[in-house]
Order: sequence, then C-alpha cells, then structure tokens
Amino acid sequence: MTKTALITGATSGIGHATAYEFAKHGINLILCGRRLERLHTIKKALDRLTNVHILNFDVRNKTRVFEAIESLPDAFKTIDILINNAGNAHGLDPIQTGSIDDWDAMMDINVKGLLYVSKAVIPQMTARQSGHIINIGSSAGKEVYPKGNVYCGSKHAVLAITEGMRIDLNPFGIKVGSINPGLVETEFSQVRFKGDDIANSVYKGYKALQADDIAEIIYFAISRPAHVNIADMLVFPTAQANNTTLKKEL
Ligand code: NDP
Ligand code: 8X3
Repeated sequence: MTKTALITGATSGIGHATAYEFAKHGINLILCGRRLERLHTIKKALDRLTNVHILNFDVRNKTRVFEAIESLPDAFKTIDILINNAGNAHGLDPIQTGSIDDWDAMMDINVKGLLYVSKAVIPQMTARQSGHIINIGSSAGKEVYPKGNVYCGSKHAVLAITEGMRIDLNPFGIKVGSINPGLVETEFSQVRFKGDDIANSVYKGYKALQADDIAEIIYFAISRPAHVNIADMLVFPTAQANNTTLKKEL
C-alpha cells in the first residue's frame, strides 16, 4: 500500500533531498516549511512522481502546527512516516557572549517545534498501532564542541526525546529512530552565520556530506522490513573523525 510521509523543513537541504528521494519511490508527501514559494516550486517538480500536499507553518507556532495538520485533506490524513527535520544552528559563540535570541531560536525550533509536530501526529499512530518517526539529530547531539553549547544542547535533547519516544511508543509497535549527521553541505551554515562570509568557508577544503547522502540513508531506514528499526545512526563525511577533527586540504 502507498505510504504517506510528512517531512518538516522540506524547503531546503536534507528535508528537500528527502522529499525527492521519497518521491522517486512513490511515497505520498506532505511537505512543510515557512517559505511558501519554495514549497510550491517543489510540489510542481514532484507532482509528476507522486501526490504532494504542502503545509506552510513555522514549527514554533503551536496553534498553526495543529491547525495545519488538522487541515489535511482525506487523501493525506493518514501519516505513516514522520520526518522531524526542521531545524538549524543559530550562531557559534561562547556561552558568555551568546545571543539570547539565537538560544531561543534553537530551543524553540529544534526541540519544541519537533515536540509540537510530534504531538499533532502521534495520536493517529497510536490509534492505528503503526507508524515510523525519524528525528534528525546531529553529531552535535552526541558530542559537545567549543562554542556549540546551545545547539549541541538542543540536539542532545533531540536524542533524549527520540529515546523516550521509542520507549513510550514501543507498546504500539511504532518505530522511532534518529539519524545524526556530521557536516552536511546545505544552507545550514548560511543560517548559522546569518549570511556572513564565514559561512562559505565551512565546507571548503574537504568533501562534506551532501543532502542526498542523508536522504538515501533516511530512505534506507524507512524501507526496512517491519521487524527492523534503525534506532540511531551517526554519519560523518570521511574527512571528519569527530566534531573537532576534520582533515582539510590547504
Ligand atoms: P537547511 O538550512 O538547509 O534546512 C533547514 C530546514 O528547516 C529548511 O527547510 C527550513 O525551512 C526549516 N526550518 C527552519 N526553521 C524553521 C521553522 N521555524 N519552522 C519551520 N521550518 C523551519 O539545513 P539542513 O538541511 O542542513 O538541516 C536540516 C536538519 O539537519 C536540521 O535539524 C539540522 O540541525 C540537521 N543537521 C544538519 C547538519 C548540517 O551540517 N547541515 C548536520 C547535522 C544535522 P524554512 O526556512 O522554509 O522554514
Ligand atoms: C550540524 C553539524 O558540526 O555544525 O549539526 O554541529 S555541526
């Protein structure tokens, strides 16, 4: 039977690549993000491969999250797969000089936004006793690095919430897992450094992971047999050994 996946943060990077990967395999898509123009463009491109519905909301706005998911037409109401991907780093500063606005953004989007979307989707999965949730964490959720403080905290929270979800949803037969990438070349650094020049240097001198690499892994996770759950995967580019060891060519 054709499955339906809801992907948050589908307007760029990993979420965007995952939408294309899933569409190639005929999975029906609910694509979410704040940039409506991009959602329309992506829908137009993928309509020839699968059925696509777009939802335009900010994951921080809990009223809108629930309204949007409530508004799904019948053909998209049954969500088999939830990819909690929306998120970003904001800033890279020592804790003593970090910006409270950046901290709020990371905790509100990466942690609370993920919870709101999950809260809106999980009841239908428990009622059906089936479903698959993949949370996009990060290597930053496993190992703290200098100036990473709050971003790492938000991703450690994602990992803890993923483990908690897996325990609580275990009686319902719902799969829960996290995919935790290291450096992936997306708009992530443009957002983190607010368009500053430094963003352009983040992926220079080595081959970073590409969004497609992670999308293929996400598809692998959701296409395993019913008895197999990829619970937790850490993925680095070959040039990266951990969050502080990166082999760059000069
Ligand atoms: P991008 O910046 O390319 O994509 C981020 C996506 O999140 C966009 O589609 C954006 O859509 C969406 N988003 C951001 N804020 C909000 C919000 N408030 N409400 C709704 N959607 C939002 O980055 P990536 O693809 O790299 O990041 C995706 C995930 O992967 C994030 O959770 C990130 O932490 C994680 N990750 C990234 C790594 C990397 O090195 N790039 C490594 C490890 C993990 P829009 O702006 O349209 O709302
Ligand atoms: C994104 C990777 O190294 O910028 O989660 O934290 S990193």
